[in-house]
Amino acid sequence: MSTELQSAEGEASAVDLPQLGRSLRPVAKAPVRIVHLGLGAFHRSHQAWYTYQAGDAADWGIAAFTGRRPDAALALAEQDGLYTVVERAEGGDSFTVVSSIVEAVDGADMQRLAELIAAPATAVVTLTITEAAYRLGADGQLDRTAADIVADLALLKSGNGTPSTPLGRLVLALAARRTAGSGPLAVVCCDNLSNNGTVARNALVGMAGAWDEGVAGWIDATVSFVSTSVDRITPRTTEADLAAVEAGCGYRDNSPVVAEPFTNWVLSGDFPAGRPRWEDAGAVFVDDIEPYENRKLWLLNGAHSLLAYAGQLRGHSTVAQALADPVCLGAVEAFWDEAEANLSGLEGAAADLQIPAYRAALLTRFSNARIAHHLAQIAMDGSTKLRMRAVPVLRAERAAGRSGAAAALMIAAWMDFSAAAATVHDPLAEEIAAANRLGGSERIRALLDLVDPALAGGTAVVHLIEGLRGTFAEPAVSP
Ligand code: CS2
Repeated sequence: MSTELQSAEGEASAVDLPQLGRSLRPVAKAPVRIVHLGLGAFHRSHQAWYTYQAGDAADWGIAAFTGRRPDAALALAEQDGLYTVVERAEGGDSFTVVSSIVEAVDGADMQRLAELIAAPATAVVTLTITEAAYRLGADGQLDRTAADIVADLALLKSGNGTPSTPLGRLVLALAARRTAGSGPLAVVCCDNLSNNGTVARNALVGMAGAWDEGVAGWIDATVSFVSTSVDRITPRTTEADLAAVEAGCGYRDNSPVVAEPFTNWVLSGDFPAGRPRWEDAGAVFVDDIEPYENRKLWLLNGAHSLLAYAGQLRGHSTVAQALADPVCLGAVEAFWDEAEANLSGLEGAAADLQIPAYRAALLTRFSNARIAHHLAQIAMDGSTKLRMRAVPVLRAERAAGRSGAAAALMIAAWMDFSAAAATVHDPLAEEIAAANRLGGSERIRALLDLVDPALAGGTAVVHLIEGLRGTFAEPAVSP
């Protein structure tokens, strides 16, 4: 492989660079004891990074499976699982080669997944399958009517073929563990959902129960569902990032990942078959995770979604650009005030949450202009994300007798954006398009119904949101 580098004299010269791999960086492979579903940039900058930093990393290898496409597994397998984490600070980049992923597998390889989950050595299953993949209905249970869930259930019942959803695949693999008698393990949900351990349990037990009650009962009784709050801003890797690794490290890496220096992992739950010493890398184990989850979901992710919709309506493309716009910043600060009022009300943990410092740190993290975190990436799957990011604050504000206007503004911005955007990436894209064909309050009500049917059932919040339309731009749909 060759690339153009600038020589010391300033002349371009073709230089052959070696490809990153274990032959270039000899590292022993740890045995697989963790199976991951959702091999993407975030898994590599977060859970795989923590596992690599753990004192007992030599005992804990990860087999990571992709989601829909095999690409990420193919690219990583070509370099024997090794990849570079580029820690991108305001002042410059630093590079670490991470070796905790010892096997990268196409998610459609059901046989390998079942084999590994059934293996007695496997102790932990981590998940980053996206918020939307849990197919949560408005009642907090698995939506068994979702088209891909219906298709996978038919397939599980027929006993033929490979499920296409991560839930279907994991249920089938857990059934293999039950048959093998390999005993309990921990499923660790690392998606941005409140109470994500319970969400994962409901989704997997719900899916299994619609197929085989025996498997559902076994999962419910045997699998430990660990809740976590995960945090590390990790934008999508670009060609320029590949070039930065070449220039900084002198090798070619086709799967580097760029992340901010900040990282955080809070976990709550049991690991019946053991776990790596993630605390060596700074992970924190707590009894009550809810305050930490809410702090992160409301303050960080909530601000992200607000910036994603408001920022794009105002012509910005990255988080740093949107935050530099006083109109967007003002909306974020107002939303944070509402969120903070309800976070501080939580019993017990309020003192530990250090909200003012957390807010100040977020402003610094979001302003890191060297991290090009694209608003379009954050804007995806809004109907699911708003349920965790805007709705709880809106509800808490209204329960306290206040309007919740700043949280409602996030929802209004999503509605305006959904009408103005050329494409809306969302599991409910069709329903959103149908709602946008309606006019006036009916449109607002139909869109709100996709996020929170109870709020859409009354008139107060519908009117509140209606009054906030067009705050960041003229709405594309006239009343
Ligand atoms: C973002 C998150 O895309 C999104 O919805 O809000 O991915 C966010 O960057 C991470 O949760 C940061 O830890």
